[in-house]
Amino acid sequence: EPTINTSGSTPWRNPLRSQGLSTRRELYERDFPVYKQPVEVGCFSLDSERRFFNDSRQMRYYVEPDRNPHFDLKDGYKDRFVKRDDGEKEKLDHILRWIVANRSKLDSRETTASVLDVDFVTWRGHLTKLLTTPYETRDSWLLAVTRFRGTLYISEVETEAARRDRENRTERNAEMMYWGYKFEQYTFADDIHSLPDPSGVVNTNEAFCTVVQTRLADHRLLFSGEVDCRDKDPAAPAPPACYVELKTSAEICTPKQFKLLKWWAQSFLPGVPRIVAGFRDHEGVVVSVETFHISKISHLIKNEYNCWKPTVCMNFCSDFLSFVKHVATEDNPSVVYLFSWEPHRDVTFSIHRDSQYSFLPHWEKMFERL
Ligand code: 0WD
Ligand code: CA
Repeated sequence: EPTINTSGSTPWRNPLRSQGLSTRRELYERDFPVYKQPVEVGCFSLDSERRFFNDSRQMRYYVEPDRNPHFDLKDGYKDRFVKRDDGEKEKLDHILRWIVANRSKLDSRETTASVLDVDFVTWRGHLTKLLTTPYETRDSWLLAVTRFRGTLYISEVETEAARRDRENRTERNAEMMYWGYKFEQYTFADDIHSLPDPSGVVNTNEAFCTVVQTRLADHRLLFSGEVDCRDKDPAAPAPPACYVELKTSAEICTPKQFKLLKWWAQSFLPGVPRIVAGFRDHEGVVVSVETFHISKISHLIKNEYNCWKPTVCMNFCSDFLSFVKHVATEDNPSVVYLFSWEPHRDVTFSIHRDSQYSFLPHWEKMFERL
């Protein structure tokens, strides 16, 4: 007989919440779940026209900046900026291309070659959103899930509010988004022998993405995330340990708690060990640079009042994935289970057949090759 859950071990089995999953923090304050060291199983690149390449041609190399530089982030916004069309929804397409091209790398214990040996396939950014959910008070999310040959594919759907924000972005906001990319250009070089070239064009179509495999509790995960650059020392540890995440921030010295949570979650997931942050003034000039080690970030905020806890983030994510496995049972590429969440509410879901939400491409041949 199910009982009313007060221990928080499986919040979705609570009969009072049988249709939803609670996001209340107290329910997730238990031991840190098993999170296996993420292993890079491959990578891919997207070029200046957003074309997919099954290689590392877009890899960039970190060049340590001066601790007190004078990087003008406004430079080039008007005349040397090619912006990716973010109205174009790519869903999981690039990851699926990578899977098809690298099927043999994903060793399968199964005898039937058409079954992937993972429970979930998604973008790292979607998992970051799940990790931060128990502390999120503003942004809602929608995640579409399809079960195909036993694997659950998770792809984000843009919320109405996010679409409005994107379409009504002010000029100032659009320029501030550029600043992050401009900082990258001051900080990485195209190869180990050259220096950064701030006179070039910033093109946000370009990306280098790592593909990692890991396990959270009993969920086998395969996900991809964009990586900014790597340590240029050839003797540096193997990926993902040699990767560096670049950030900009207005708060001099230590960013606000919630921002640090987002930084931590994004890099912890793929095992990227350090973040290099450029702190800028209101004029968009980076005036100081600081390195943050992921393993130390949660200590930085431990003594602050009502602080976020990594274990709450990871346990919530793990329970959400269990909830998804339990709900999304029909193995059918045209069925979407749409999970939706708004701050201060439970996670709920609805089921859609052959709808606008279907996201696995009709690449029948592609899936024959799986
Ligand atoms: O179409 C969509 N709904 C999504 C597309 C959602 C999430 C990601 N993507 C694409 C991104 O364009 C990017 O190429 O997938 C790739 C990266 O995925 P991710 O690593 O899982 O995404 P995330 O961790 O959220 O972001 C990593 C970086 C960002 O770095 P910062 O320092 O800002 O966190 O990817 C870039 C950005 O540099 N990025 C984007 N660039 C342009 N347009 C976008 C975007 N919408 N989202 C992330
Ligand atoms: Ca970045």
